This record gives sequence, structure tokens and C-alpha cells, in this order.
Amino acid sequence: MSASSIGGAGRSAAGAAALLFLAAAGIHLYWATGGRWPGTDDASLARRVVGDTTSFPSPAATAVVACALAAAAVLVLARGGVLRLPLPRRAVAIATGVLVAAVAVRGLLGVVTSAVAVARGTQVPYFRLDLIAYSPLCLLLAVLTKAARGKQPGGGIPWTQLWPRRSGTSLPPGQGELRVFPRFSDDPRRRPPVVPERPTLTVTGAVRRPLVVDVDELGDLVPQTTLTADFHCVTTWTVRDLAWRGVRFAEFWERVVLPRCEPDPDARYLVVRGLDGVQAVVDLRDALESDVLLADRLGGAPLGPVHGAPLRFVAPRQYGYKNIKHLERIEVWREAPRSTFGAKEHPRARVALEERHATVPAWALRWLYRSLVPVTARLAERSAATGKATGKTTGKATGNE
Ligand SMILES: Nc1nc2c(c(=O)[nH]1)N[C@H]1C(S)=C(S)[C@@H](COP(=O)(O)O)O[C@H]1N2
Ligand SMILES: [Mo]
Repeated sequence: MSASSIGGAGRSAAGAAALLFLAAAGIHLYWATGGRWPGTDDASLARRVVGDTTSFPSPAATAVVACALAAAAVLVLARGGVLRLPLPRRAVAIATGVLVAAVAVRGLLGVVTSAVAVARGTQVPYFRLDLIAYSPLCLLLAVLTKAARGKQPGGGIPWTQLWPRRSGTSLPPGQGELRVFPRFSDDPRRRPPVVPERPTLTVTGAVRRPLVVDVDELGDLVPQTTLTADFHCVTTWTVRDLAWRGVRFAEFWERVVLPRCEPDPDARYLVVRGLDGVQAVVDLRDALESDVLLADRLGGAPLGPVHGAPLRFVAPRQYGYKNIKHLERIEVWREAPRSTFGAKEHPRARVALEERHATVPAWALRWLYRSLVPVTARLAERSAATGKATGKTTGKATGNE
């Protein structure tokens, strides 16, 4: 068995143990809030899950147990390398050791005491259930928790830094600040695309003459400029002060597209598309804003595979999903093109107006979207790390720190 498959087994054990701990936390939470299944009242519940008592523990005590079980789930995931806690590895290892000992002792003691009670002919259902289910489950948990051992893939953004936070200065409605610029995507399993040796940008659609320009040539056709702007993802995270370099889209349109392509005078929309096939519909009015860039550098370095090599459509006033990475193609449209994201893509997606979704009101999505941020960012980061990206530069762009 190779080292990496051992790591995989350690992670799977961690996942299984965490699920069991979470299920146990869930049922304690249910009891703490008044649920009485599998009994019908305090006494009958106590006789099934506590032992020979007539009253069930107080809601507060049950809630504490639920929290402890949930904490155990988090701990075992950290030990398994699935998530990262802001604690030294050694502390996580020691705490997991204590947890293993605790559940093992509970399981072994349970087996012995319940076996004795059953042998003496007890009428309390708890002891039989404990013998065949609760105690074996504890022993299984001890084994799984012990086996949960995995290394975090190095260099990841710590979990705790992926929660959007309230910021001292004002942010657009519904946004929270991140101090790191994570990789992100609607599908975080998608890897960064392979960038061709000589990347090009194609302009096509409702134009008299389609055009293909070398990305490296853009700076000769249109003056280069720099732009410092905040970046807003629809899932409510904002990163401040990203320093882009590139050419203004409006100038590219004026100096290159209008004279060379002669777009239809009735053209009102663009479809911008990346090398990974991801695309966005952009209203021409938004594209022609003075802060929209075709950017090739971020934070003083060429764009890497993480943030959009070789070229990125940067439209700071619109949500991230209009800021297409790995830009390779711009289509000009007369009629509104159909979105590949359906109603999830607002036609304008203006951040200031909180146009998150075409139909669902923005406030209703804030918390749902926000809850997905850490996991999405971690997965997106991981798929960039495992992908064989062949951008001109590798590794992370320097971001905004
Ligand atoms: N080509 C391409 N562009 C894309 C995406 C993508 O998956 N592919 N994801 C979008 C989304 S939802 C966001 S929030 C940003 C994330 O940019 P980042 O990875 O640089 O943080 O890119 C946008 N542009
Ligand atoms: Mo996004």
C-alpha cells in the first residue's frame, strides 16, 4: 500500500468517525430540545438510552453532551487532515488520543456492566441495547478515531480565514471581508485549464469580421493600465484592494474591436468565455465601464492558474461570476444570450444593487451562499493543487497581502 493510499484510508476513517459523532450529536440535540424518541416520555426514554433511572438528564446537560460530540467530530476531522484547526498538530494529536481512550473505556465498561445486567435477567431495555449497539458503536468509534490520521495538503489557507467577516470600513450590501484571496468557482472540482503555448483572444459573433489577437500583443494595441479594486463574490465574500494590470476593455473595444471587427450597431451583449468553458453574459453597458479590464497581472506578477492565467475579464462592479478567468473568447450578441447558469446568473449582477440572482431576492440567499464559502474555497484550492496546470507561471498569484 502506498503512502498516499494510507493517507486516504486515514481520511476515510476520519470522515466515518466524524459522521458517527455528528449523528450522535444530532440525536442529543433532538433530546435536548424535547424530542423523546425512541421512548415516549422521560422515563421510557431513560430506560432505553440511559439505564435504570426514572428521569432523563436535563436539557442543559444533554445539550452539553451534544456540543462535546460535535467537537469530537471536528477534532477527528482535523486529525484526519480533512480540515485545519488553529491549533498545533501536537495539541490535536493529544486531544484525539484522549478522545480515543474515552470512547474505548466507555465501550469496554459498557460491554462488561451490560453483560452482567443481562445475565442477571434485567428488565431494563437499555442493557440489552447497550450490549448489542451502544458499546460496540463506541468501540468502533475508538478504532476509527485511532485510524484517523492524515496530513493536510501543505500550504492551504487555514479554514478559519475562509469565513467572510464584518469589516471596519463599509462593504457592499450583504458582503463580508476575507483577508485572503482564495481560488473559487461554481464547481470547485474543476481544475485550471491548460494554457496554450501562444494564448489568443478571439472576438466573434455579431461582427462583420471576427478577430484573433495574441494575448501577449494586447499591450501593443492598447495602452496598459493598472487598477486597484475590491473583488466581490456572489457568495458574500469580498477581498479588498487587488492590484490588477491590463488594458481597459472600453479602450480595447474603441481601438480594436470597433475598427477591426465592425460589430453590429445593435449589439447589446457579450458572452465572455474562459479556456475551461465557463462563460458569463455581460451587458455591454457594464463591460464599457471605465474600471473593466482585460488583466494579465495581479499583485505585480503574471496571472497564475489559480486566478485566471493567461488573461482575465475583470469587472469589479459585478459579482465574481462575471469576472471570467482564463479568458479566450468574446462573443458579440444583439439579443440577450441564454445563460449557461440559468437564473443563478443575473443579467447585470451589479454588486451595489445586490443583483445576486435573476429571480430569488438577494437577502434570501446571503446565508445559504455564505455557508458554502469555506468548503468551496478548500475544494477549489485542492483541485488546483492536484491539477496539472500548465500555465506560464505556476503556483499562486501573490494575492493581495
Ligand atoms: N473561467 C472561469 N472563470 C471564473 C470561474 C470559473 O470557474 N472559471 N469562477 C467564477 C467565480 S464564481 C468566482 S467567485 C471567481 C473566483 O475567482 P478566483 O478563483 O480568482 O478567486 O471567478 C469567476 N470566474
Ligand atoms: Mo463566485
